Amino acid sequence: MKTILTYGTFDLFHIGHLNLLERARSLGDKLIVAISTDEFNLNMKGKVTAYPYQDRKRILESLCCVDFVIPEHNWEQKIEDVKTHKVDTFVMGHDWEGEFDFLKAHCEVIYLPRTNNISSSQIKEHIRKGQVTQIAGEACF
Ligand code: C2G
Repeated sequence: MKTILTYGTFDLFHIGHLNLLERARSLGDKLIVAISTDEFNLNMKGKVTAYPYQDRKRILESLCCVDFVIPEHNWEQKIEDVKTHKVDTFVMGHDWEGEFDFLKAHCEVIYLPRTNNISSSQIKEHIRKGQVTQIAGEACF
């Protein structure tokens, strides 16, 4: 049983999130996702999500590629999470390339290509401008 772990905010869930989660899940048998809590986002990432933690959690738990969701309370919990859940592989999008290499002492670390042209902040901007064109993420893998 190969366990995969990834982290994120997953606000305004979009195709870039889904691509990442499906690819992460395809690397093993079980995918655990640590979702940033509202407090962590506000206090440490300086952002207020459109969707509260409970809603973001339920959306991800509904996905067939996600097996288990845990809260991300701080930047420091990753090593403990890897040990607690006996994680084999840690996965993040390549915008985080190198940031989590310290985990290589505990598990495999893989950075996957991001999906181009889509992000939660782009969606907010798109709606703020009242644009009627579509915003379609382009798979880049
Ligand atoms: N992602 C992606 N393609 C996009 C947007 C996001 O592959 N177009 C990936 C990111 O690289 C990340 C995951 O989807 O691996 C979640 O992205 P966010 O919700 O933006 O997460 P982030 O705010 O980067 O928080 O401790 C790590 C942090 O919690 C990550």
